[in-house]
This record gives sequence, structure tokens and C-alpha cells, in this order.
Amino acid sequence: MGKRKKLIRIYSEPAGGWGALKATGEALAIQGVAVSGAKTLLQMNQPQGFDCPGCAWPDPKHTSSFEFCENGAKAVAWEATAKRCTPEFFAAHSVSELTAWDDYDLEMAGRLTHPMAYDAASDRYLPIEWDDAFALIAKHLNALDHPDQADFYTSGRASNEAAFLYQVFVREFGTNNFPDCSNMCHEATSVGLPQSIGVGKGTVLLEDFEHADAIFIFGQNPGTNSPRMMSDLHSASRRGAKIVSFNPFRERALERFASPQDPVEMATLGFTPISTFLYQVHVGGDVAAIKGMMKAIVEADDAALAADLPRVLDIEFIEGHTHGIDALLADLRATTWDAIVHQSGLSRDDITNAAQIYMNAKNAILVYGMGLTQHHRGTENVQQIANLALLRGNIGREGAGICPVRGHSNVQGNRTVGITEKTSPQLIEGIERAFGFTPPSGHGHDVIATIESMMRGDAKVFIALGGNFAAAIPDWVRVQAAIRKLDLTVHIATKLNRSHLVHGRDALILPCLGRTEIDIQAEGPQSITVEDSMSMVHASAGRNEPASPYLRSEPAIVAGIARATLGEASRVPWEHLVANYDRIRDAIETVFPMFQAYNERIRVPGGFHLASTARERIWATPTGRANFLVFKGLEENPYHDDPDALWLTTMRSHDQYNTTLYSHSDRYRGVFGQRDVLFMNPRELKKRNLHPGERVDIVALATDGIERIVRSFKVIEYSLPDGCCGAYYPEVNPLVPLYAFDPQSRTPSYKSVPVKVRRAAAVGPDSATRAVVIQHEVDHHA
Ligand SMILES: Nc1nc2c(c(=O)[nH]1)N[C@H]1C(S)=C(S)[C@@H](COP(=O)(O)OP(=O)(O)OC[C@H]3O[C@@H](n4cnc5c(=O)[nH]c(N)nc54)[C@H](O)[C@@H]3O)O[C@H]1N2
Ligand SMILES: Nc1nc2c(c(=O)[nH]1)N[C@H]1C(S)=C(S)[C@@H](COP(=O)(O)OP(=O)(O)OC[C@H]3O[C@@H](n4cnc5c(=O)[nH]c(N)nc54)[C@H](O)[C@@H]3O)O[C@H]1N2
Ligand SMILES: [Mo]
Repeated sequence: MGKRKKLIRIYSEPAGGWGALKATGEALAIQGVAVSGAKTLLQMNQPQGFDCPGCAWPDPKHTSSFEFCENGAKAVAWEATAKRCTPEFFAAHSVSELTAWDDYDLEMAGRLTHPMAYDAASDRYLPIEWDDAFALIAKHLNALDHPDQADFYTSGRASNEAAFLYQVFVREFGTNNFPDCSNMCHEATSVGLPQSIGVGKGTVLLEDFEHADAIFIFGQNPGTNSPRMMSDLHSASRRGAKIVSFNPFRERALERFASPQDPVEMATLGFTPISTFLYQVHVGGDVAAIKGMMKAIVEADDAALAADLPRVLDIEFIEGHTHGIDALLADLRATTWDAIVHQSGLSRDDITNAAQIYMNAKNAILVYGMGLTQHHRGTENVQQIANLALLRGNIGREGAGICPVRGHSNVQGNRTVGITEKTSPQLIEGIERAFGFTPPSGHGHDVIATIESMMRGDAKVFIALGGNFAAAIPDWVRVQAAIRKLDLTVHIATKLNRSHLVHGRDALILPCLGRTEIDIQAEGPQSITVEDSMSMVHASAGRNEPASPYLRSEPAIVAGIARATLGEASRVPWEHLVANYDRIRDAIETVFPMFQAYNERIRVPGGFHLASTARERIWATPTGRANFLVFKGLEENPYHDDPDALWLTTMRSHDQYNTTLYSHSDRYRGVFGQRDVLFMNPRELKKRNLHPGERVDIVALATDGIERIVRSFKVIEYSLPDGCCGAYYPEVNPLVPLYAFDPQSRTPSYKSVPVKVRRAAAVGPDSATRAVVIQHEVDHHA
């Protein structure tokens, strides 16, 4: 574990550059994969290689030479690690002991090598045979009063093949309970965009970035979370496209970037400026900023009309393709600049300037991430992006469109192949057509409903295809107590994590192959397929020897569980499908006709694009048109009246992949060796008579009477708008009340938590102590 050197300093270098190369080398060295790791990296995103297990940003045609990406390299190094988490490891450490470990140290134990089952007598995980593990799952599932007492979680790394088999199994078993990571991520996109434009995905392709005159980035941190996007932004900036960012943080990569592939920048320590303007919008102030931009556009259009100049609004598009402009215009005219400025934290000049750049651009792309979706009104936030695009017809033509940047590398594909708690008639008919059974209709549980069912004591079994549910969810101190009351928890995983320790009476850890590894089934080596953020579907095949001979592929594990649970009566030929994944793809094609010629098309380098109606200006909405949807008012959040309140946003450091920590540092924000920090601006510190480096307790301003506190966070002086603060996920998730979610998409409000800070009560500085204290405190008040 070792002692970490803690340091706070201003990071003055550009993002990327030599710092990124150095960090990549260090990541490979930490995981002991220096030589084979480098070889592994060369296969990443190659036509015959594997898809990067990191983010969902596409690769140019998927055929280019090796694209350098620091965080992609880390994702690979963490999977291709030389470290192993063996039965000996579990014999040496009880579950109670491991529970006190830091999340970083848990994953540093290495790749899981054997199926393991929890033994209460010794408080340890002990090895179990695969068939016995499947039988144990079957016993629990078949003993339920109703299939809805089980919940089946998916994290977005699973392949299309694994995710498809999983949903078919769960539906044949009899439930639509599919909580998935998307429920905590881009659900606001999946719910919001269909109402606006008839599809729940983005409308741009990578090529569009070469033709955009302006790119707007709302609440997304590409230098850390989709670093391959930096090469597109880098070239856009160089050819003179304007880039405008809205972010409470001055994220370094949004300011300036040195491309490790640019020999001149590397040799001269030069860089390329990225954002022409970076507006530090108030946490939760985006809707005000976007409405302000739209108001400025309407004012400019009024002026143009009066002066008999060309219109600013794309009237032809609006008349030919949209619905609802009058209501939008009326709302914008009724919204005052004072209110917009107050709520957004930006000046009228700044907003008008951003609007001017947008109006000057023939083609504009609107990019957004979690800074927009993870809010109480996330769905409506997303719809304002659509409104802004529609005003100037910036959709369905080259160089223009909406670009939600997805999270996990295959989260979008998981949805496409049927991981959804909302069952459509098409899905039901498709499954009937392919397998001859009728799946349950109606809606199952999403993440919030799953948690509610656990808290009520209705849920009995929780099965997870990847992920780290118990750490990624809101309010985890409270929810973990409910998870511990389940009859069975099952985790299909590559690495040990918190969720494996927060377990039911019976518990299994089932180790699976990762994307970098060779997958051999009865009929030979297999490849899987994934869909990226721009709806490109392509094949991926690992080349590394599996981390252990006992691993099974995710499709094989799902098939094993399915056969044991459903027996010979199942209508699905599980073993036959798994023997050759081409058959799984044929079945996907039968259920979802948009995958026509699936197996042929993935054999073409680069794969294929899943058609998007909005991109063709076909509007699959109830009105048959693209809809302008009005956001009433400007308030992101209902409780905004406490003068002492701060709005806490929670985000990722540069050295983490969701709950997986690569280190305790966050290079671009100048934080080293620590994560228990709270970013605040100098004025807010002064107001509270706090000095940088002092420790505070953060208290959630909740309305349910439960006290939520995390203790002893170090305050750091940072450039942020007044009234805001920021901290890392998942450490502060206990502050996010379960009830705080967007009522439409039910995405948790991770990016706007009202809190107060107070000088810390004296507790030890290490995070393990702090977690225990929170648990105690919350339990005490619950
Ligand atoms: N290396 C790496 N890559 C990843 C991930 C990872 O953890 N590590 N996670 C993957 C996943 S699942 C996802 S969903 C994506 C996440 O990628 P992002 O969407 O970039 O996620 P975050 O870091 O949570 O937050 C994004 C930005 O929102 C800003 N922000 C916070 N609150 C607000 C607000 O109210 N308004 C605005 N405008 N901005 C705000 C933050 O300052 C931050 O810069 O990345 C994926 N890729
Ligand atoms: N406060 C706050 N909370 C958040 C967020 C936030 O911004 N703020 N973001 C939310 C978002 S956007 C998301 S997507 C969720 C993420 O939630 P999850 O997707 O549940 O979490 P991850 O941390 O990505 O899961 C990591 C684990 O996945 C397993 N794993 C890795 N690779 C594989 C594989 O190939 N197969 C299998 N079976 N398992 C594998 C490993 O065991 C690893 O420990 O968190 C959400 N929670
Ligand atoms: Mo995500």
C-alpha cells in the first residue's frame, strides 16, 4: 500500500504532451506489464485487434494506425495486469478485513482467477466449481415467489453478444428488471432526445468534426474521459473552428492541449489552444446559459427582420421540420436577462458572445456529457441542447448535430441489443420471432427502482454483469445496508471491487475474460462486437492469453446460468449459440432487423453504422416533426434559498475509471496523492473563514430528515463560480440522497447536491476511518 506523497500545485503545462507519455509508461510499470503491455497496446483499435475497453469515443474508421491515448492505455494496463487475485489471496484475507481496504488496493490485488463463493463460517470467499456456482444461482432464482424479486444489473463494458444473451435469459426467466449503468449516466439522453428528435442517440459521425465551424462542449471533460476526442478538437482548433466550453471548472484539456502525435509540439513543448472561450457556468446553470443563448439569437433575428437582413433563425428548416417554435419564442421573450445572469452565473456579454459564435457558424456541433445529464432536470437540460440545434437547422447535415458523449465503451450497444427495463412491442415481437417465447410486458426496475426494492426488503437476488453497483449508486451508505440483507449476490467481474464485499447471505464472484484476451469456444476463437458513441458497430478480438485457465467468457457464463436455471425447458439453444458467436449475432439480427447482414458487415474493416433517422431528417416523434420543448423557468433545483448552501458537483479525476482508481492523483487539476479534497473558490473560503488545506465536514442539505455527512475533506482553493464546490466520485456519493433524481429519466442528481461545509470534527485523515464514521452517523440518525 505504501505511503503516498500528498501535494497540491498549480499544473501549468498543457494537457497531453510529455506528461501523458510519462503517465502511460508509469501505468504499464505499476501493473507489471511493461513489455507485453506495450505489445498489447499496439493491437488496440486495430482491424484484427480488440476495442479499447476505456471510453466510447470512436476511432477514425477503426483502421487507422495506433492512436495514442493515455487513459486508454491505463484501461488496458489495468486489465492486462500481471497481478492475480487468487484463492490464496482470499484465504489470506477475510471479507471483514478487505472491507477496510481502500478501493484502489482492492483492484490492485489483480485479475480474479477462480469462481469464488462466500463462506459465512470463515468469513471468506472460497473456490467453487463453475457448475456448482450455476446450480446455486438456479436454486435461489427458482425459489423466488416471483421473478421480479431478482434484479439483473449491467455495466456498459459487456459486449453486444453477452448483453443480448443476458437480456434473453432474464426475460425468459420472467422479469424486465434491468437496472444498468446507463440509468446513472445518459438516461436523460435516452429519454430526452426521442421526445425532441425521435432518437435517443447522437446524430453526428466523426467526419462531421472536420466540417464544423463551431463546437460547443457542455459539461464534458474530454482530456480525461474521452481523450481520443482531443485529436479531433486539436485539428478542429488548428483549422480555425471555434470551440466554446461551458464548465464550472477550467479543465486543462479544454484550455490547451499538446498532441503526443505532433512531433513539433512535442519537440518544442508547444501546444494548441482548444477553447476559444471557456465559460465558468454555475453548477446547474446550463439551462439558463442555453436559454440565454437562444434569447440572444431571437433578439438578433428580430433585429435582422427589422433591418431587412437575412434571418438568423433557419426559417425554412423550422417551418419544414419542426413543431412548437411559437411556445419556445414566447417563453424566451418572457425570460428576463436578470434571471438568466443570476441563474447561470455568467454575464449577459459572455452569453451573447457565445450566441454570436453560434450564429456565425454555418455548421455547429453541440457536445455534452455528465455535466448536463446528472441533474434534477437532466432530461430537460438535454432538450435545450436540441432546441438550440433546431433553431439554426444544425441537425441532419454535414458538420452539424448533437453529440452526447457516452460513457462505457459499449453502453450504447447494450441498450441497442435490449438491456432496458422498458419493454417495447418490437422487442417482444422480436424475441417471439427468434425464440418462440413471449417475454413479460410492462416495465421492470431501473437503478432507482432496484434500490427501492432492496430498501423495502422485496428484492432477494442481485446479479451483476460487470460494474461496481454498491459504489456507483447514490446514498451508498444507506443502500449497502439493504444489499447485505439479500439472499444472493452474484458478480461477473474481472477485478475485485467494493460490491463483492457488500454481499448477500450467499455470494458469488464469477471471473470472466476481458476484452484483451483470446476467447476460444467449442467451434474455435471468437470475436465480440461493440457500438461506439457514434453508432458504429465493429468487431473486437483479444490476443492475450487469459489471465487464468479457469476464466470463462461473459456469454458462456450467462449461458451457464441460463441453462442451470431454466433447464431443458428453455426455448433458447444456449450451448449452440455460445459455441460460435456468429449464431448469437444471427439471433440479434432476427430480433433487431436493423442489424441486417450483421456477420457480413462486421467483417468489413471499420464495421458499419447503425442508421439514425434524425441524421436523415426523419423525425420519429409523435408529431412527425422535431419538437421544440420548453423548459419552464430557469431553476435547475427546487431548494435554492439557503444563503450558506453550496452546490456540490461530483466528477472524475484524471486517474480513475469510474470506481476504478489508477492512482490518487489528478494531474491536470494539480492534486497529487489524495482524493479526500473539496474544491472551493477563494471568496467562498473567506466567507467561511477557512484556509486552504484545512479540513471540513460536508453535510448534505437533505429534505428527508436523514443526516448525510462525509468527514474531514481538505479544502483546496480553486477557480470556480461562487456558490459551487466540487469533489470526487464515488467518495462523496453518500451525500447524494436517494430521492434526488430527475423525475423523467430517473438519473441521479450527482452533479448538483446542495451542501454546507463546517470545520471538521477531529477524526483521522485516512479515508477508511471517515467511511466508518459516516456509516455510524447515518445509521444513528436513520
Ligand atoms: N478515463 C476515464 N474515461 C471515462 C470514464 C472515467 O471515469 N475515466 N468514465 C466513462 C463514463 S461511464 C462516462 S459517463 C464518461 C464521463 O465523462 P464526463 O461527462 O466528462 O464526466 P465527469 O468527469 O463526471 O464530468 C464532466 C464535466 O462536467 C463538469 N460539470 C460538473 N457539473 C457541471 C454543471 O452543472 N454544468 C456543466 N456545464 N458542467 C459541469 C465537470 O467539471 C467535468 O468537467 O466518461 C467515460 N470515460
Ligand atoms: N457521484 C457520482 N456517481 C456516479 C457518477 C458521477 O459522475 N458522480 N457517474 C455514474 C456513471 S456515468 C456511471 S456509468 C456509473 C458506473 O458504474 P459501474 O459501471 O457499475 O462501475 P465501474 O466502476 O465502471 O465498474 C468497475 C468494475 O467493472 C468490472 N469490470 C471491468 N471490466 C470488466 C469486463 O470486461 N467484464 C466484466 N464483467 N466486468 C468488468 C471490474 O470488476 C471493475 O471493478 O457510476 C455512476 N455514479
Ligand atoms: Mo457513465
